[in-house]
Amino acid sequence: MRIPLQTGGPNMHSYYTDTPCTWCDGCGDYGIWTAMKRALVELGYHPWQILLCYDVGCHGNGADKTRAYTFHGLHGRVLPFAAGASLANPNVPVIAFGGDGASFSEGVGHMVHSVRSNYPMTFVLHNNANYGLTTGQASSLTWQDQPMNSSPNGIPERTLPSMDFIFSLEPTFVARGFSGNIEQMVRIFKTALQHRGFAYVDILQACPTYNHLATHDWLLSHVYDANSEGHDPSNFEEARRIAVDTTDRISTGILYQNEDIPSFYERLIPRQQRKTTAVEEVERTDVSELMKEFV
Ligand SMILES: Cc1ncc(C[n+]2csc(CCOP(=O)(O)OP(=O)(O)O)c2C)c(N)n1
Repeated sequence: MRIPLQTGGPNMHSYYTDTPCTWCDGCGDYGIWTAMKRALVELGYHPWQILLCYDVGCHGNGADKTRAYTFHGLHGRVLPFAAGASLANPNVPVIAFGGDGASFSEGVGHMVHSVRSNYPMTFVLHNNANYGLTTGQASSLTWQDQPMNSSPNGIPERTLPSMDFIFSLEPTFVARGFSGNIEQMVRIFKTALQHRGFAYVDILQACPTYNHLATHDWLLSHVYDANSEGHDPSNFEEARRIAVDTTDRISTGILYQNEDIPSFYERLIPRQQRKTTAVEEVERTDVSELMKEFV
């Protein structure tokens, strides 16, 4: 089916493709996908004005369910690609999506350097606390002792304290949402997309097929909106405290934001005098003579 081009401002249909959704019924990916499209529409972005970068995983299958410039990378490797794209053309907002398996097991090194570099981009963690696409193995964010498909007795390792870990890297933006609260996710995504540097957004995501502990109902009954309870996102120590302490309730909302720290791009001295972007400076070079040497 050909989809007619839109006239005027963007709307939800602007992001529509006729590729069928293959996520399980009740999967949190639906909520995150919807909220991101709504945030982009409310910010006035047309699909051709943004770049959406997906890791490999259930969430990554959103790449062909969203009409936009999308990239679908290798497992655990979406961050370096997205950072490169953002630095090559800082005029295009870049959003990277990754699962907890990709981001805190396989590609955790990239997370460290993305936060400390303060790349100008948004990262959305689809935190379903397991490897969804490969049918429910434990990731480093799966709760300790939680029975999973390939570890029916639970895994021996401790759960990685991801929020404490992120805060130890001195991030400039940290938010947490829940895949069942679209309105809050829209607010978070819009703020993240306008942040100066690396915006880290952790979305607690229901996975009805493989995660039978952190279910939609469990998450719903444990989350609270810290901002509506008066939390001040400029207070680093308090943000870290409420992000890490999930004993009784789980804080959500914009937990921390610091706009005073320049992004990686702003700190690149050779770029500071430039009016053009790196993509505009690419020069076409005829290499046909050179290639003859290798024939
Ligand atoms: C380099 C590499 N390692 C492993 C795999 C196999 N693999 C594909 S998806 C996946 C799990 C994805 O889990 P997660 O990143 O948490 O995303 P989810 O499916 O839960 O959204 C794995 C291990 C792969 N495709 N490439």
